[in-house]
Amino acid sequence: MMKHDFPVLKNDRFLKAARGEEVDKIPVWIMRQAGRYLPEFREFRTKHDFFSICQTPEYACEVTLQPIRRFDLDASIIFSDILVIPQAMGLTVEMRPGVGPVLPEPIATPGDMSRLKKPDVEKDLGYVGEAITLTRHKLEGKVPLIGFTGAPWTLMGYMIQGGGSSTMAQARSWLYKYPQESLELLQLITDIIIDYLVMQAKSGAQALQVFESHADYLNDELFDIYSLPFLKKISEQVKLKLDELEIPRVPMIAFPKGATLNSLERLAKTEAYDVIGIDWTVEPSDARTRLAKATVQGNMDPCAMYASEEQVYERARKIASQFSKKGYIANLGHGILPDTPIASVEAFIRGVHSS
Ligand code: 1CP
Repeated sequence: MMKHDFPVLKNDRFLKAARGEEVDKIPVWIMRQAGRYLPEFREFRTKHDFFSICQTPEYACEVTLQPIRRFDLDASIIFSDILVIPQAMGLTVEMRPGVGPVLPEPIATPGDMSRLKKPDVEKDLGYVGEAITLTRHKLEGKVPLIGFTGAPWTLMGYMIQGGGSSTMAQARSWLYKYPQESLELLQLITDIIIDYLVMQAKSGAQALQVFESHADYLNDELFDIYSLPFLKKISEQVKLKLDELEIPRVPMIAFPKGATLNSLERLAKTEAYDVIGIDWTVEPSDARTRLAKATVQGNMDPCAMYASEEQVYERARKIASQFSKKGYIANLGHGILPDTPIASVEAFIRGVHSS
């Protein structure tokens, strides 16, 4: 295995909080912190298309660093997308301006699963590892670097729907129509994710977040069958494989967006994840009592960023005050929206750090 000689980490608040240790100030980062609300990102995007940024380590590194140069954030997240996995499995993914990701040839029936290949992660997704290694160096130890993946059910949703959807009706229908094949597909994606996350940690990722963005569409019964076992397996296997490779374990974060409180509680009970992300519909007090040992990450409504600067600052302080300097990482309850004012981002971070 390649050995890295990375710069010493100067700000370890995020990693300490993820491990449940007490911190001097509450750490904060923002989901989708590199992206369209930043003028420098929009400028960069006029010159390069979305997936060439993902696939070119120098570009992905540059875009990852943009928010870190501008704001007093406590963590960075590698620039990529969750859809690089379906892409590596052989599906075409296009990023259409104003629309988002489109998969022109989705999987319609279980028969279409034969079109999928199991990628060689080191080869087919090696560019993500290279981007991580380069970014770890270029960060100069300022803040830790988070790697990430989409969770199996969320990726299955895009692969069947062919893009975003307000209902995920076709993907959800699969769960009733083809339960066995659904589990097979989820298992296939899970095995790829495990290798992908291990590769990211090997390359220098200091924490790993699993985005189950489509947990919204699952009731407790479906979550129990089609999301929870796979989330659990991912974290357990990644930890096991890192131990085998004698690579230090990194904190694992699960963000099942829109999951019910029951589902969140069941996930916390597995103790598979160090950190559980919550969206803005979950009350901080419920999260604190029902997610037991896990560090909680979240959860200001991204739309609250459109209030006045003063209000953003006060709201960030109020949410943070419902937690403590132990077991909490501040973030939004979902990705930051493209037209969010820069001043709101500054006010949000100041609010968290002053609480
Ligand atoms: O800064 C960062 O946070 C890192 C970059 C990042 C991350 C973590 C991007 C870049 N995408 C993601 C994860 C991601 N991608 C998720 C999980 C988080 C979430 O729930 O939002 C999801 C669901 C996607 C899929 C995706 N990619 C969507 C949503 C589509 C839908 O309707 O379901 C969209 C719009 C994208 C495009 C995308 N990904 C990232 C950026 C900056 C963009 C905008 C496109 C552009 O710049 O042209």
